[in-house]
Amino acid sequence: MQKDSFRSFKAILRKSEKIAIVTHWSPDVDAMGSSLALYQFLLKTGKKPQVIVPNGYPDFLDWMPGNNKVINFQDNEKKASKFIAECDLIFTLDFNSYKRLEKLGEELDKSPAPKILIDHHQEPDNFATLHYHDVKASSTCELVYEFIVGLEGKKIVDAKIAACLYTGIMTDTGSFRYPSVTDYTHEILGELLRTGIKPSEIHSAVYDSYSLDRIKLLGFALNEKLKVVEGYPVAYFTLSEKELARFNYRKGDTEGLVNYPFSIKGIKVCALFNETEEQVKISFRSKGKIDMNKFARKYFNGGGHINAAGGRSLESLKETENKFTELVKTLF
Ligand SMILES: [Mn+2]
Repeated sequence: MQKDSFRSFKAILRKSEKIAIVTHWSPDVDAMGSSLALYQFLLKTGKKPQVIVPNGYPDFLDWMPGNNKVINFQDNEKKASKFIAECDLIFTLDFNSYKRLEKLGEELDKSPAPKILIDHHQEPDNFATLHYHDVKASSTCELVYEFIVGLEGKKIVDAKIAACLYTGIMTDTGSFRYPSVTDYTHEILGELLRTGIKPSEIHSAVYDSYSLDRIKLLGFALNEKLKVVEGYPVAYFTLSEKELARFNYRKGDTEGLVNYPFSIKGIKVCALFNETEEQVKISFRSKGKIDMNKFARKYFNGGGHINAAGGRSLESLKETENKFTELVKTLF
């Protein structure tokens, strides 16, 4: 854990007007929730903030306040680079390495602006000037809540900020069920609800948003693609490009799929392998102390958290699967 003093955050914010907020490649809900909450907060304090994402994110987040102001680096490289080159300060949210930004990382690397990292992933690289970092936090949204309250007090948290934060905490904790959830998490949730946001509406906006294709893909994956590694508490899916295309796969359609095998009694490690044109994209999940961050870093060009990590492979889907089913045994 590294949390710099609010005195130092205030000093740097006092000097800053144009502020970039950057989050990771394929932004998830915590990434967008934390970025847009911080955006709303900075607007309220009279700054000129700008959220910049490396690429697109699922459209079930389109309702989030401030969503229409986000710059997607892939669609608007010039505008994004210009803002980063000219800004006074950059917030880096929900990631621990520029590698998680792909090409957008080069722009941050070039920028002389000071950087404030707010994140809960393991061992951040050394790029930030100031840190608000805690791996024990349930989500980056939880840390952004603390950060905002530490700067300006609870009163500044309005329904717009609260809706963004609630959504990120909700998804990063698997709807409040992961071991990262504490009484403190629920205290924050209580504070957020007091702003008048409606949790039932947020749950519905995020979870009741499947297309017909997506739910059929889920059914197909569960029925025909789920495998268990013989003799080990490990279950996984592989989905080829062709199979994904059959269900008109769109970004985000396999979000959450990796967790389904945990519903089987005894399963401790889950994985999902999605084949794309260029590579195989991998998600790893585990229960307890089994370290998927290390596993992903060591063998699959990735990383993340102990219980949730990502990776990729340039080998074929079959080769990647074989490599996984052998190596995963070393975890037990
Ligand atoms: Mn997160």
